[in-house]
Amino acid sequence: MGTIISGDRVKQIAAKIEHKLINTLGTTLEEAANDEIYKATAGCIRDDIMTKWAESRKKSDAQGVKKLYYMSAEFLMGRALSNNLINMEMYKDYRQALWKLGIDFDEIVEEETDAGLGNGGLGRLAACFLDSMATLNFPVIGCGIRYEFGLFKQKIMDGMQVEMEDDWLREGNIWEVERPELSVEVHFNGYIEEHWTEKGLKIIHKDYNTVVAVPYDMPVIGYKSDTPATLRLWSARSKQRFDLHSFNEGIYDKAMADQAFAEVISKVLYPADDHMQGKMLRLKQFYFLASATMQLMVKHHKEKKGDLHTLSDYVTVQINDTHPTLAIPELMRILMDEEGFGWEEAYAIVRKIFNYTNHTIMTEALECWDENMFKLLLPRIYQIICVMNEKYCDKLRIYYGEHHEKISKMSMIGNNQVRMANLCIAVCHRVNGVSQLHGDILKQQLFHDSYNLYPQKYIAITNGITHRRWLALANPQLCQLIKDHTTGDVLKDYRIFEQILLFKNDVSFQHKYQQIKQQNKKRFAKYIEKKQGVVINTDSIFDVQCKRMHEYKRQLMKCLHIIYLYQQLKKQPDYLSTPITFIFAAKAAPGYARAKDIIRLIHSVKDMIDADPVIREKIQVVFVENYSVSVAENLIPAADISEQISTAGMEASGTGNMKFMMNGALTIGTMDGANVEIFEQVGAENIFIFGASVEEVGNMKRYHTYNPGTVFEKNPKIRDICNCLIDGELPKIGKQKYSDIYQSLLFGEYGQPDQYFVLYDLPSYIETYDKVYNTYVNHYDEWIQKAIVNTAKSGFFSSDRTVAEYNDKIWKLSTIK
Ligand code: 26W
Repeated sequence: MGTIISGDRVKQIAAKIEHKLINTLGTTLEEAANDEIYKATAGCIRDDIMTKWAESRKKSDAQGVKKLYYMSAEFLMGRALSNNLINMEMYKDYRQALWKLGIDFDEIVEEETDAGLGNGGLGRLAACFLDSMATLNFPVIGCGIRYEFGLFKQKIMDGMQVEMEDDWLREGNIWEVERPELSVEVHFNGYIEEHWTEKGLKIIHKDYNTVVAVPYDMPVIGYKSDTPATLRLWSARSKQRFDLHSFNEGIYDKAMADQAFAEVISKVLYPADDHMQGKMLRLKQFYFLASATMQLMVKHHKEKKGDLHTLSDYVTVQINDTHPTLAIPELMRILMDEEGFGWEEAYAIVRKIFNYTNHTIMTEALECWDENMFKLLLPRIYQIICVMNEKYCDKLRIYYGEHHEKISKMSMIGNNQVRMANLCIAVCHRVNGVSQLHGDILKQQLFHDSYNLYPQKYIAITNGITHRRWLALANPQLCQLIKDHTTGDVLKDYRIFEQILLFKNDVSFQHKYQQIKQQNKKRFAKYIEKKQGVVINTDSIFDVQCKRMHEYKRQLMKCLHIIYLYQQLKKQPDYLSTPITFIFAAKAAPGYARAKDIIRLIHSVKDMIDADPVIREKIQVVFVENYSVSVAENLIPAADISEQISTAGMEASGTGNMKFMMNGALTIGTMDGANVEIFEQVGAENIFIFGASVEEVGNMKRYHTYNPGTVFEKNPKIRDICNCLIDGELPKIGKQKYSDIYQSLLFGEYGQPDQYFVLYDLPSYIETYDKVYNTYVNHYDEWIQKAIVNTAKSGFFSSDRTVAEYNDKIWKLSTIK
């Protein structure tokens, strides 16, 4: 019976798609190009979503439940079509419907451009959270910026990274709805006048520049949920699209300048994920996001409840890293200057509303703004921060009276800079790290002095990933295998993953599991051949490191390891029996010269191997261009080995590690970030750990006991590897050799050699890799068992668990009924 009904549904969908083609695109199935078919298909499911969305808004308003504002400068959403179909439980029907129309679903999916409005982990986390929150029926609105250009597209030309603009909106964005009626004004520059009236001090902001913030809303469907979340992205417009007056006055230039001032704000995402850039435009972007979001939040509450005194009962705000911090002084401004609240009254509300998630302990990433620039751009916000800081420092003096250096370290303003993290930890109700280890580091190091005063503020909530996208969408076959061997709905309940542990020793299950891996490898091979013309051996081991290019993530160490294998193979061609394909995918920040140089090095190593007819049969290096969410979806399920090799203490959590684990790759990694918790979940026998611990790294740094020169002297293997960087064997790409990298490893910049302990950990990595390889080659049955355990234990890393924990510990939301 089920099939008949489903058959009918498929027919209906097919008819609907044809109808959409004619009605909205003016074309027939025979004439339509793939992008038109994409639009028609997406348009059909969109109709259903819009209905659901509207109903849900009505419900949530009627129930008057507390709402979460999840503020983030980045939302790395990727594609929406397949995800929406899965969550609407229509995936198979749409696939079949297109098939009935003679169309390949997978080709249509490829027509959608990724929404790449993020750099990496932090932006993708925000996207995973929205999916989970919608699935769990939490009332949430994600608030961000509608960058006209997302993260740059990466091309590799002659072994080097070239950046190109990501014009993702060119073909339109079918999922968004413009809401001009909800536009608000955001004011920059100008000066502040204070007037005493009978009602008290009146603040007037004069001579400001106005930018109009226009929201675009996007529904984020949860799985089997009637309460889609909303992603609200703000776009900047000038107040007058065209100023006829200035034109007539002959000051057309000025009119154009005003427009440019405004519209540049939401033009492009800054492609930096580690270094704070004190650029004026970046500050404008963040205030724009903060102000628009806070204004609408207050307005909405006033309309619904009439009284702003109850604001903190009905809203909670999570700020994703410090980027949206200005929402805090902005809410103070609105409550005081516009709503007539006194300082204490306003501050009491603000303190209850905000919470801050830290995503990195690298001091160079902590946001600080030049005080003069800040004052000039945001005069009123600056005043408010000054007052907030005075009161805060007064309080600190009670505890730390004698320790001036502690107080000045904790101050929101110092050294002519305005410090966002200090503002956050001073005001926010909860401050959280993104893995247990990272939480500990925040308490013991970065925010130690604040932790001593407010220990209850500090918590750790381990990151997660949505298993709808990272299993069901990315690896439909594995998802089906799990469904076939479990009871209950794994997509709704991540605890169900563990049920497959029962089949760990089941030969037929193992066989199916392994076949799926093989098919995923073929799928990726097909993709990379089509995209880059690279042919890879699908019988080789796929060893994958995909993540942003950064020294602390140590792609360089992986690269040196490949040089090592090359050298071994040169001496002994049968050193490896089973071939290995090393797959890298990574974007480097355009201004990060060393990161770009490592990309160049990877290509040199690749060329060196490709030029050797014997060795290239054993090892191959592949660099996947333009790493993105959709590349990850294709690549991660194909991996045998997951490289998670950051210097201990530096990767706050990592989330790629979780995606690999879920898809049955075994981790070779350091005891860093969430690797520690993967280790705890799967047990020592199902993960390969190597390298210095956080304590060891800490001690070497503290006591200056690490000298890479000694490693180099004592270990001939390491010496040979390093020398390869400068001896001329590597094919040259560009003008230079790799002596900069060599220098920095052995002698260091500014007297600090090998800051990321690459040479220190390399011997231990090589040794551990041998075990990894040996297990794969000589004990493949054990390998598969380990992989199954990894998948079985990955439920813990579902972002459903993560957001439930945020809710218990921070938000305290009720679900929409
Ligand atoms: C100011 C420039 C800048 C921009 C972005 C500095 C820092 C960032 C982010 C904090 C970088 C980031 O994405 N961090 C990653 O966040 C993930 C989600 O919590 C973690 O899993 C990663 O370990 C962390 O590097």
